[in-house]
Amino acid sequence: MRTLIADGTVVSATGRVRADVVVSGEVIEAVVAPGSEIAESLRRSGDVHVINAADRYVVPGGVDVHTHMELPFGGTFASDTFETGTRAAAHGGTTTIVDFAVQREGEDVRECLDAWFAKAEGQCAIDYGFHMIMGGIDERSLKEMDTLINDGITSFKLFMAYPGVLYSDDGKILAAMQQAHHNGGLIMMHAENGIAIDVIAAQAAARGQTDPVYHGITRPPRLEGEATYRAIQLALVAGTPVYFVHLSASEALTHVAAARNEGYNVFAETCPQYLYLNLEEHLGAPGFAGAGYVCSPPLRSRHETHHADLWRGLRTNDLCVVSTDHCPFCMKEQKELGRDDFRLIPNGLGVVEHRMDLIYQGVVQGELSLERWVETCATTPARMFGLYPRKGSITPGADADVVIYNPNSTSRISAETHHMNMDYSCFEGFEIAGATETVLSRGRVVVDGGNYLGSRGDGQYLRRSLSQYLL
Ligand code: DUC
Ligand code: ZN
Ligand code: ZN
Repeated sequence: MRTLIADGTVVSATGRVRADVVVSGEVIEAVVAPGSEIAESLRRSGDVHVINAADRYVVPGGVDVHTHMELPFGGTFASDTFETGTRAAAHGGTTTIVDFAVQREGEDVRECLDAWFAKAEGQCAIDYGFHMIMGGIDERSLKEMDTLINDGITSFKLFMAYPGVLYSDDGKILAAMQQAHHNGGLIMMHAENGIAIDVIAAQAAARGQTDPVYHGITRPPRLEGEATYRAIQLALVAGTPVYFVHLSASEALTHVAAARNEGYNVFAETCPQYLYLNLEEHLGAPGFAGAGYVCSPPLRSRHETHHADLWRGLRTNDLCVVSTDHCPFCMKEQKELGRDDFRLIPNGLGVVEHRMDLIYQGVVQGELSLERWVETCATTPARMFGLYPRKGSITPGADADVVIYNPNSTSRISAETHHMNMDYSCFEGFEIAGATETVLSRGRVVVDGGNYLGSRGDGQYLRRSLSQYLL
């Protein structure tokens, strides 16, 4: 069966063109001028499903390379399962996620990975891959990094935060980076100085400063900057690229930009929450409402330079990817765990459904070009994490993951209408100019006009290649 996406404006990372997109089975067959012979003969045959995309953008399905479905954290689990989280992603025009399998000190990497395969298998609405969180670096786990690469796990996240949980010291980080230098894996870094943060957080709690806002106050931007600088030095010593996840602070961006200016393979992503939300209004919301905004790194002050700098970083490519760090917890029974002590609030926000819409607002507001929206939300994440050209572009042979986006529609984000398994929304009331109208995942329409037409288990596991950004 073929589908003809007719008369839309096809947007790529490098330009836009009015075109018809021909989909055959699960892949893109052709991108042709509107009314060209191939499209017309398809119409005449009658054996084609035509989607009218006039006055719409036709963009590659979003690729969110940072999600945590069902992540165990602080005595609970992220509230989206692979089923609910990937369905919500599809509603928002994201057709691929890369989630994180987790290994901790003393655990066998392979067994941990298998546990994550088991959680996701047969559950996902869209295609999915895994990175591996290496929470326990030792001789055995270092060797296992090599074998994971053959199974399509080609990136490894390390933590400079969360001492005693997922934290790696500098020696362990260096050893993992050296391993990546040899096996071609990409090191992803959560850069916050967790040792110092824990001291500051304990001091605050001892003073009775237990409200959610202290989560942010005790994780100063300088400690993200310091960890970012340190990780860059370690990566340079090991001779390996490094990719910073969820960069939130000007102090960190400065170090990334400086390293890139010197010619080093240093990369970074940011997330919508760091562009739109802030410490004072959101994390500092009255009562316990701020708990709904507790994530790490924390939301940053609106009185500092972070938000403007992050938009600028996205324009200049010092930030090359937008992901979500999707890690939702309900207020009821989950965020509540930290009512008396901000240190016990599970860290994370639910964003996977709204990334494409929120970054598109940057286009509307003149922060980014349309092409840059596609590049940061689909093309570069696919290239960075070994999914390109199968994902992240509308070109012949690529998977037919396509979003038909209506720039003339509007919507309003609300917990009452979102599809994530969360009892609140961090973006409640945000007015969105533009809307995801139709979503194809490997050639099948899975969302149309807000209706979900797919099924649990449609999504396939993606064995990833090495990053295209290694050299
Ligand atoms: N940060 C979060 O906010 N949640 C999960 C893990 C992380 O690093
Ligand atoms: Zn992290
Ligand atoms: Zn994360």
